[in-house]
Amino acid sequence: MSEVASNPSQPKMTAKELVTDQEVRWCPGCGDYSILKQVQTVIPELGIPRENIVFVSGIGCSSRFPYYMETFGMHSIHGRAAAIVSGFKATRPELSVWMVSGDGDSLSIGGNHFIHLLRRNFDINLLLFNNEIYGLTKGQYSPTSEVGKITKSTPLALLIILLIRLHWHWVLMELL
Ligand SMILES: Cc1ncc(C[n+]2csc(CCOP(=O)(O)OP(=O)(O)O)c2C)c(N)n1
Ligand code: SF4
Repeated sequence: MSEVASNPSQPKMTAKELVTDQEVRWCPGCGDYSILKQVQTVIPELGIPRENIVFVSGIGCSSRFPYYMETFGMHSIHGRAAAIVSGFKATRPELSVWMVSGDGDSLSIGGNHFIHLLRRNFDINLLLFNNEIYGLTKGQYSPTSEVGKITKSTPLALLIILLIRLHWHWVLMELL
């Protein structure tokens, strides 16, 4: 890891010190709470000084994350966290850079930025909360939703799959 480690004479940061004064506004029972707790537990173990840590998110429920981490951070724009973390790492390689995103944010609207983040292969940490749906906008399908999932944006999903199957059945019958 290229990030600057903390001075061993300094007292170690605790998980509690990473909790902010912001009200956590995810739905009761949302899996995002568990990710937040785990990250706040793990970061002190890395021994990286707080001033060298930055969390950057896009847009979505998952992207509220930087508000809840007592570090540097930025809630940016939809799908563009990839571009911002690339800039941070290119200009300040000593920083511990964390990108927080959702399946919709990174794999759908931010898909083009995301593939270039992978191509550049920066030493960043990516937390991609894959809940297989657009959560914040109340449930449209995402690139990781299962095939045939009925959502507000795919109300006829099962009908279309049925028609495709019928079509192939018909083609095969014609060939035999
Ligand atoms: C440019 C733009 N387009 C669309 C939206 C609406 N929007 C907000 S969040 C979101 C999808 C988020 O889904 P995901 O990344 O899976 O995050 P989740 O909310 O599930 O954590 C969309 C389409 C927006 N805010 N900005
Ligand atoms: S809508 Fe879904 S992802 Fe968003 S806070 Fe509620 S449970 Fe979590």
